[in-house]
Amino acid sequence: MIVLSPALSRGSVPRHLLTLDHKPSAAGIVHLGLGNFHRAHQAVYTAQAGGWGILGVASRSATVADTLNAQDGLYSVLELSPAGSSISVPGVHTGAIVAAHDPAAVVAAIAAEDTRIVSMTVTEHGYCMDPSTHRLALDHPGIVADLNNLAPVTVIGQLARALEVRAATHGRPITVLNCDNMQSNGAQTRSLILEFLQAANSKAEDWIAANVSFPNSMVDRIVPATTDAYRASAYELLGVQDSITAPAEPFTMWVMEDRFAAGRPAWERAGAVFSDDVEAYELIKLRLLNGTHSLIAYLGALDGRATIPEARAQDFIEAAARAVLEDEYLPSISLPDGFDVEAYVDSLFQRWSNDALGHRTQQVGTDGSVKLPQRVPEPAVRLLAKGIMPEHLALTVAAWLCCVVPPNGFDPGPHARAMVDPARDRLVAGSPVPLAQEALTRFFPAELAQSNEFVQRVAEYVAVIRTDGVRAAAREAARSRTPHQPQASPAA
Ligand code: CS2
Repeated sequence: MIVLSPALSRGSVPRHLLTLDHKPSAAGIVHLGLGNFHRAHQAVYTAQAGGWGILGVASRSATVADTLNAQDGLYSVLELSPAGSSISVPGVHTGAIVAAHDPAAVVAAIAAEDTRIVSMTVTEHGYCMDPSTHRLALDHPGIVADLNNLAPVTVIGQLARALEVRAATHGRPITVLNCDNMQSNGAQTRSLILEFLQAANSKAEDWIAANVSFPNSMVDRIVPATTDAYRASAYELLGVQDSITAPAEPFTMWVMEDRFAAGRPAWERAGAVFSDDVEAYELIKLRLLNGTHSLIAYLGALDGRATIPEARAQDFIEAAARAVLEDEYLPSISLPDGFDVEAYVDSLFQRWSNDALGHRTQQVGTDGSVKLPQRVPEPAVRLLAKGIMPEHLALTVAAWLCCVVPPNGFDPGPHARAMVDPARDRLVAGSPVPLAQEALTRFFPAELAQSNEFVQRVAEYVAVIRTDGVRAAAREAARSRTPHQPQASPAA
């Protein structure tokens, strides 16, 4: 007889693993994007802070939402490192809904009187932004539909319409908290919403100015996608089944501005930092971590490496990662006072070596056409203006192109082929120069796309990868790099 072990629920969960003993009675927070990152990051901080609950909104797929509802709002966070693994169950969700099935319910939830924070992790992809201008893409089919429809399908449409409803009904203030890897994410969300409302001839702008805050935030935790191997480890630690366990590294960080229009959980109890210097932390994270991560992922995938730790262990990839980080990303950032950059960089290389986690190159490489424009352009433009070619940023863009729009006759390997990217349908493989020009024009700000030298350099790296392979391209970048010369500090 086969005995099936029970699924996670409030009845079956080992009590000592549960952060919140009781399901929160009210939500207070509506969160858009119920993916692993939210479940292993913000939800953990919110459970540890206590006193607040979260209504989760999944974008399209019902898998996580249905399971979360069936499990009384529970799922586990599986923390993995070479030093060992542990598990916990936050228990902070009051329920979950699916936006694609019921967009009107999403608007109603954000507009509800008791909702005091609406937060988002919908990836860079979810904001319908024109990459060359950073403005709302008014020709995006979802935005076009939302401007004519009362049950919006895009996140910006949902937020804008819900704020209109709040303004026209009870008028209670609310905070919109973007937790995605975007530069000035709060300010950027505010402009996208206002652009939407302007295009919709809405009158809510003055109410928003007085009643809605958009703090900037920097979020950080490496959180892979769930696989059967993680489910099996979760089962060993929990003793019950949890198909939606969220694997994560031990490291976690959250820095945000303390501008909450209607109160907030005591997230500092869980280690969150409130700071006026968030933008500096955002740039550190977006460039040193995310930017370098992208290069490791593309070089790794092209070299046949399935995971970030396997990629990072290749000497040529470690050297390229250090070069892009030190020569090209770091000089573009003003570090906050007292920030120990050496310790930070050491911790990054350690985090990328976490082979118990096995974060996949395919996952980090996915959606490069919306991620790279948040990471590469400003540092590249800055060096180009000084007459320095950012060799490893050009290599990043070239390696991305070789993964997602491989030159004819070039096989980028299984990890690159598995990367999902909207660019696959929008770019056509061809000669390197027109391909590089088209890619930069479509997906990057004009300032970078207009640099002929950068376009040429990207194309040259594409050509080297195609004919001689990724290791030869990395050797070429290492030979051509201009090491960063720190400014001599004034004599004491
Ligand atoms: C990664 C991030 O997929 C990616 O592009 O760089 O998801 C990264 O793991 C997180 O931002 C870490 O906080």
